[in-house]
Amino acid sequence: MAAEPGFLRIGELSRRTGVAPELLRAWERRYGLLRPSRSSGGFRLYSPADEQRIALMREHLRRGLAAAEAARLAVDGADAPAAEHVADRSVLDADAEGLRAALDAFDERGAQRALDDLLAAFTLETVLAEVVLPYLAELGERWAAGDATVAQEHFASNVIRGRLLGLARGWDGGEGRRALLACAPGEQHDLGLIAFGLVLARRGWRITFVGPDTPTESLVEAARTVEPDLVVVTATTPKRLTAIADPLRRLSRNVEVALAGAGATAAVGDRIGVPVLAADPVGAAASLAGG
Ligand code: B12
Repeated sequence: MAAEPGFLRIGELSRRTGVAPELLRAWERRYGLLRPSRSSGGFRLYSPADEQRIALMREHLRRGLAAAEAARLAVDGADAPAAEHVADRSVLDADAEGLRAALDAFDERGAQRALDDLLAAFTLETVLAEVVLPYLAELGERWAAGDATVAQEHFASNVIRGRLLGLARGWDGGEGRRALLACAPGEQHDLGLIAFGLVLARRGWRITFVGPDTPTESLVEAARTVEPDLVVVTATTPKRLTAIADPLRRLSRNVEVALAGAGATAAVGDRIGVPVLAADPVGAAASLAGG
């Protein structure tokens, strides 16, 4: 029997959130995280608000909170008109400034605190799209203009990378679609790819991340092993992608392949015969996962 529009049965809810039905029932029983209504046939029906609380719960668990605390915050967060709307732009800007100042001063603990504050008040997508990615772009401009040293740039990108990979823990769990994410051979810039993977994972995808400078034969081998639904290859220069055009084209016969990053121009995509994702990693992941 189909659920009422907008409402889901437990199996469908499990598929969409990547959380096993048994665990969903445990969260419902122990913490009141889910508040199903009943169909006329007596089945539990879950609402979009339930789905949102599960997403928050997973986010808090990923940040390392105990399950009871994660559930409490998820219930509060979803009942209140979303922390994000209450906390205004000035809070976001102040935290972003705190992050920038701490990173410039090589203050790792200060930077982690600023990230804690941001992640407590805003969704991960907002923190990535509004703070972390713009900060990295600005850092590059400052570095190119001689206003930030190489050491500051390395320090900042390492702190951010470490934190993002911490948030990524367990991102290959669940039963959703799987993305295999790699940088082209010679490519070290993987922060956009990690941000993309985090947003996809929040939306139920499973992520296999192989990261920087991946030899193409090895990527093809990995694809054979994990059988992804999508392979994404990134590069900052077109040359790094055109250099592997043939193997990418061959790979795309067996699995969906997409290109991304500043090197993934429309011309490169046409030449290889595969799609190019939108420039914004957060938006690209959100639209791939259905908005
Ligand atoms: C951090 C950083 C590094 C770190 C990377 C650490 C890491 N693990 O990623 C390190 C120190 C390794 C590094 C090295 C180098 N870097 Co660097 N780096 C940066 C910096 C400051 C941030 C990069 C970043 O993560 N940005 C965040 C991402 C999301 O933004 P983006 O790279 O602009 O990408 C945009 C899109 O392409 C897209 N995107 C990117 N990835 C993905 C993934 C997906 C899936 C999607 C959908 C979209 C997407 O999203 C962004 C737009 O919103 C940038 C400055 C900048 N403007 O970004 C320079 C920058 C990218 N680096 C640059 C350079 C020149 C280098 C070096 C050559 C420096 C050197 N002389 O050694 C080396 C090259 C290393 C290599 N072989 O790849 C140039 C690149 C110029 C170019 N087009 O070639 C930049 C732009 C700096 C500058 N202003 O000149 N770098």
